[in-house]
Amino acid sequence: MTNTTEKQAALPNSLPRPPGEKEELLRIWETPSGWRWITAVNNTVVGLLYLGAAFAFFVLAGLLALVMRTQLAIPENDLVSQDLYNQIFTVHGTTMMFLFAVPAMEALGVLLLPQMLAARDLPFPRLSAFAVWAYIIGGGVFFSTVFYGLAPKGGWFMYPPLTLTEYSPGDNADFWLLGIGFIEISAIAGAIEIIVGILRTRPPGMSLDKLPIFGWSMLVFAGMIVVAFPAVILATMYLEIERSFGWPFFTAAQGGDPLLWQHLFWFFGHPEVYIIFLPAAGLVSMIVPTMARRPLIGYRLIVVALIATGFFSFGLWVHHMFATGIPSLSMAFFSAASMTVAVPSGIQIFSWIATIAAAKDRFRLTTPGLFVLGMLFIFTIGGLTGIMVAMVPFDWQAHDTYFIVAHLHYVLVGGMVFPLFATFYYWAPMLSTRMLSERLGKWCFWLIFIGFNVAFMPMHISGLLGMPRRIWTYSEASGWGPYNLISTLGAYLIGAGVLVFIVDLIRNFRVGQGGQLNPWQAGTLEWLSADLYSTRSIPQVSSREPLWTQPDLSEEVDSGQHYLPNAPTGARETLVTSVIEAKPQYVIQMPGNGWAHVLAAVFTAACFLLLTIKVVAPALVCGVLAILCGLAWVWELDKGPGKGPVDIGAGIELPVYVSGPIGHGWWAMVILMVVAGSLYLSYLFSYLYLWTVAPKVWPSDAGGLPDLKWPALSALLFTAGAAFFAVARRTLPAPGHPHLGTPLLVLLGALSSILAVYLAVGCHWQAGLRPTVSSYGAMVYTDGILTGQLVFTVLIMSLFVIARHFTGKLDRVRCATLENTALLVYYTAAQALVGLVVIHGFPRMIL
Ligand code: HEM
Ligand SMILES: [Cu+2]
Repeated sequence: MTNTTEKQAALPNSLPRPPGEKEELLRIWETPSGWRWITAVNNTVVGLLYLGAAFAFFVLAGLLALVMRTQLAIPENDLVSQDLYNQIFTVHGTTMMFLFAVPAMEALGVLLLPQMLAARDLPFPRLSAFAVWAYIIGGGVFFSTVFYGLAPKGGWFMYPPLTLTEYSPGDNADFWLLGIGFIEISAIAGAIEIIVGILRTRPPGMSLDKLPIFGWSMLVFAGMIVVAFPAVILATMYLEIERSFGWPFFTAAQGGDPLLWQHLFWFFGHPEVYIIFLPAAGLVSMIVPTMARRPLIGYRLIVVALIATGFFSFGLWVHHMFATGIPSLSMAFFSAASMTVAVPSGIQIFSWIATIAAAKDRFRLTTPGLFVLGMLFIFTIGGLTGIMVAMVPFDWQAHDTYFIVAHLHYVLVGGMVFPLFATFYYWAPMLSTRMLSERLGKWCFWLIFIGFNVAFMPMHISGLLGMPRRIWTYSEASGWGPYNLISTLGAYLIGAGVLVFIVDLIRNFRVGQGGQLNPWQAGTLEWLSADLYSTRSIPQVSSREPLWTQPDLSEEVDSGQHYLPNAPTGARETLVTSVIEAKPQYVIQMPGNGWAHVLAAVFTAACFLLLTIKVVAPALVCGVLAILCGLAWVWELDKGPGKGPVDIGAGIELPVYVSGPIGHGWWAMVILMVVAGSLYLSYLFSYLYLWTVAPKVWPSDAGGLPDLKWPALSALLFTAGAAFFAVARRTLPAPGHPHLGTPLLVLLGALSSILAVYLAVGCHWQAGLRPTVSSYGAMVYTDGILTGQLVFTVLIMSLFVIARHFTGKLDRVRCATLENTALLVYYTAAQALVGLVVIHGFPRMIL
């Protein structure tokens, strides 16, 4: 590989470029027309669809908010029944948090990142397409439950015991559990794409310290999703299993504890607020410098603040539980910690203010600029009331009153909705042939801004006057009437503002790349002229605002003078660069449009939904079909070396196939292991937590415990399974010389893992333990489920690898498939061994 100085010397490439290059790119990246566009696999198309769907959910949940506000406008109103009101606030909260806020941010990542990184696409475009379809189908079904009385009523955090079958019979709660579990999975899929994309597909020269702040914020965002979401997935699993099969995770009489739900939920739910806020802050950090026409003040400090926020926010979940009677020392600790997390947010706010104050000429009060200022105002108020509720005595006073409703909307709307509207107005010209209207934009801003404060400011007062949240009506005598009437009027003003935006969108937005180029004179790469293949060539970057410091860049990139001006393999491809310094490493060949991922999403959704209404056999059929579609999809992923090294310009030749830790597939697998690891840690936490709550349901003499020889044998088999795979990798044949050794070892590896799980679980059954009797039994068998899932995946992947072998697609060079399977096997063995030690060791230790 060439070194950097040579590279720079060779750029820009000499002209003219061979004719037809641009036409070929256009052809390769074309989006299918008509109804076939649903097969599109391109982050620009998919990202727009994603964003549109998220915005639609915002509007729908907003309409529900208007219904609630109308109901509360006057005392003793009976527009909606209490039961319906409960459904409405649950669906409003759940939709806003899960179907709007997080997906909107992921959508922006999928849409903006490839352009900001001038990457042809992020590395797993089909994964994002799958995530989007899964989300649209799952979300749509979940939302529609409110129309036929099937919506859950437990509030967006669904606390048991209220959500257990005794108190929430029927399928309502199951819709929440399966719907949300499903959407979390799609969020994780998106997060993997974003992490690998940011770390590996930056343009040459964009070292990590030149990454646009939005990239940093998305990196922290996606990292937090990967760590936090598994906890809630596990919690929803517990609750669904308890509801369907009666395993007592949350029922106190059998050693469960409803607080377990709260711990797991808030371990996710608190970071969730920052998961929503951080990318929004990243967006603001991109808009402010442009409107101030100068680089952001304190870039490095902001990066540190972003990482610190991500890190600290995990320590804070307990502050949602101050009113649950936890020990006061831990309350003091979490109270202090809750306040510290305000510091990094403060750093960012000061940096924006400093940049605005130091603006060249004047800060431009365009619509995006106004929304940023509105955000500063509203979010700061929300932060201040947040510090108030972080104080334990005040929290006891305000807990579950409208003060909290006001606080949470100031934080969420200020921290996320305002930046989002700024984003719409700011980035629309990147995608549209026509800018949004500045005149309508100002109307939109003022209506939303004034409406918001009119709606939510009075809630602080009604809250302090004692109005509890989640009540569907109240008496005249309470004195809350006037405040509620004002709130409701404000809510309608917000609605009017959103309507103005939609009108603006319809009047002025035309999809199609290549509107007015860089209308705000911004400095980052997304403002290069771009098409569906992103930029014509991938630029060599030398600063944080390349368009400000490299005046000829736009023209050079457009005429193909930078990297990869053509399509050397004749298919979709992008450049992979090194993690820190962004040196070119290889060229990925990427998938084109197709049906497999769409069908996989449809069948996965169908499987989950059929399970919800307990139609088991068709659900299983859909599950199998989903797996088959998934296999068809990955079958063509590993395209193999095919072509030798290709020329990407500037005298650099790069391979088109790699395996091992340099490959992007390897990275995705490692992140997936972090997801699994986080899930398992949440499980271990639950195990120990339930033991501290109900030690008496744990074995008190060795009688009920299986003989130690079984777990020992199981451990041996897990280790053997891993060893078989390690050897299998060594026996890979040279290309064109297959032999049966490799598939045989793979099969043995999978089989011994299966036998290992069978022994690990079966021995408890033999010893008489049943999962429905006590939380101890439930925990033991849950370990079996978690490891069993992994082993099931290992089995499917092993069969896949074997099929690859027999079709001549597996050898010493083309080995990424086997490598990824082996990684999963090693992880599975490690998790299983930890599980065996805990499940069989811990009860003996405490005997
Ligand atoms: C912009 C206009 C909005 C209005 C007028 C509005 C109004 C309301 C109202 C009236 C409630 C019910 C309070 C209660 O009865 O306890 C509520 C709850 C809630 N809202 Fe909003 N909201 C808006 C936007 C948002 C946004 C953007 C988010 C999140 C991103 C959000 C998240 C929530 C949550 C999490 C709850 C709690 C639901 C629960 O208690 O289960 N809201 N909202
Ligand atoms: Cu919190």
